[in-house]
Amino acid sequence: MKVYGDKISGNCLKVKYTADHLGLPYTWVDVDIMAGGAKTPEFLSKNPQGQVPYVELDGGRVLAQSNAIIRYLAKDSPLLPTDNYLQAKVDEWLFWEQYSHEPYIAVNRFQMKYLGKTRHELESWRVERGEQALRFMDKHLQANPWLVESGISVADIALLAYTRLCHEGGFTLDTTPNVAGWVGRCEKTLGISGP
Ligand SMILES: N[C@@H](CCC(=O)N[C@@H](CS)C(=O)NCC(=O)O)C(=O)O
Repeated sequence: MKVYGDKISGNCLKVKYTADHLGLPYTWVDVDIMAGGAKTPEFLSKNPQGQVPYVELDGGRVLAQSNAIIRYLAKDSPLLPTDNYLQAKVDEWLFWEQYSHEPYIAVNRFQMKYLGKTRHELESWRVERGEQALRFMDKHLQANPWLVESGISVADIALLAYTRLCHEGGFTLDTTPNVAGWVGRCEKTLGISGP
């Protein structure tokens, strides 16, 4: 498998975390998104969505969209429950991440860390929605060690990628201790350290 990605991107790191944890062999192909690497004619001819992550699977099939990729990779592994209802609960978090978490936590991180904005220059509504997302997770994690009751799953990996870096977008986990504890649990289980 070839994974096209940029390690500054949490969406790409989701794929790395999943493949590494499952011991799936892959070649990482660096795409420098800040230099327009996902918009070159060569890359667009592979993935017309013009974004990473993007994977070429063994056998020639291709897949885009981080959460679709990690869900695919996790099939028949402990990261994806077999029970239909629990699988749907994983999907519930994957969709929630893309609509109610990533557009706030990841976008604010991008604006601060890569576009050089200060916290005061961020859109206040986007900050509020990000804080709301962290509070929502905190409430759930108060009574649950993992997002889905079967154990650590790709739902945790999808949410972990940007939550663990949320301080780079001006957020803090000081007021959401259950999220902070869950980040530590995920990192320990997945063997993730450093930035
Ligand atoms: N919904 C997509 C979002 C992918 C995405 O936003 N990729 C960004 C990096 S995080 C990208 O490729 N940006 C480069 C560009 O748009 O030129 C996913 O989850 O994979």
